[in-house]
Amino acid sequence: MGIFNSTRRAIGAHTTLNTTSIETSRHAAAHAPRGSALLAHMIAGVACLAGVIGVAGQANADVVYFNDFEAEAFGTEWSAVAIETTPVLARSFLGRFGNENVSLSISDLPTHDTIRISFDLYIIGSWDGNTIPGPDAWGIAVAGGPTLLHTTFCVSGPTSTRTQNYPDWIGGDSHAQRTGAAESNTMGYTWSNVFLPIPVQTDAMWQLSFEVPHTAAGITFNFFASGLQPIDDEAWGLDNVRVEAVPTPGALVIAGIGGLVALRRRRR
Ligand SMILES: [Ca+2]
Ligand SMILES: [Ca+2]
Repeated sequence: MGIFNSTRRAIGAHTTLNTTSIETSRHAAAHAPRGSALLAHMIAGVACLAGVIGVAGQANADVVYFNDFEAEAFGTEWSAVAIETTPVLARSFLGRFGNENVSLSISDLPTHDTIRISFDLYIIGSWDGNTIPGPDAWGIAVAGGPTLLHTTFCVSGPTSTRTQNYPDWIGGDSHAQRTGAAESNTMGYTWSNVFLPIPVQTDAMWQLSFEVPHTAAGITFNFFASGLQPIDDEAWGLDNVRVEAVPTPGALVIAGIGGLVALRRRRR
């Protein structure tokens, strides 16, 4: 089951920072001598606002979704229901998929101006990259928004000179197979055919992360691939999918000023 708002948590120290600022302000007001009450309130205000500005500068993100797919079941946030476990390491992941679009939809986002998505992309089988039979392409886009990546990947035998576009986009510069991969031949997938009967290891994992300007309450990501041979030959999957909402600095400052007003009212 995916983790939604019920387990949304802030990363970073902004909660502590806010509390510290307010508590420091209260201490200053309580111990100020008579006649200095207004000054104490001013100190409190500056301290509170400074704390809030510090929060805005840090741009802490809320994790609004995370799934490592180890529990097998998950909700309707995904358009496709498929779970596979790697032969080695026994990692469960979302997949496998072929030439298809798989979408992830997240709603009820907190106030934000940027969405960050991070995940492990598993490339399984004999991906040919820019070479025939290909190109073997993969991408991610925001529905109704920008394409975040559209490229080719190549995962082939150790002597192969096939190339891929990643980290460049499709049609761009060519690079050696597996360029940029965080893992190579760790998951136990192999490939062979009648002409190459001795299996070669063909799996790799890329850790990808993207940020997109975004303010709406919901977002849908489309993951897609094209040019692939049958799914038992060339496939992909996703693991450790994390979506974070980066707060809007302006909204935090306004909330901080509101908190300052409330603090002063409580003291009257
Ligand atoms: Ca997993
Ligand atoms: Ca191919």
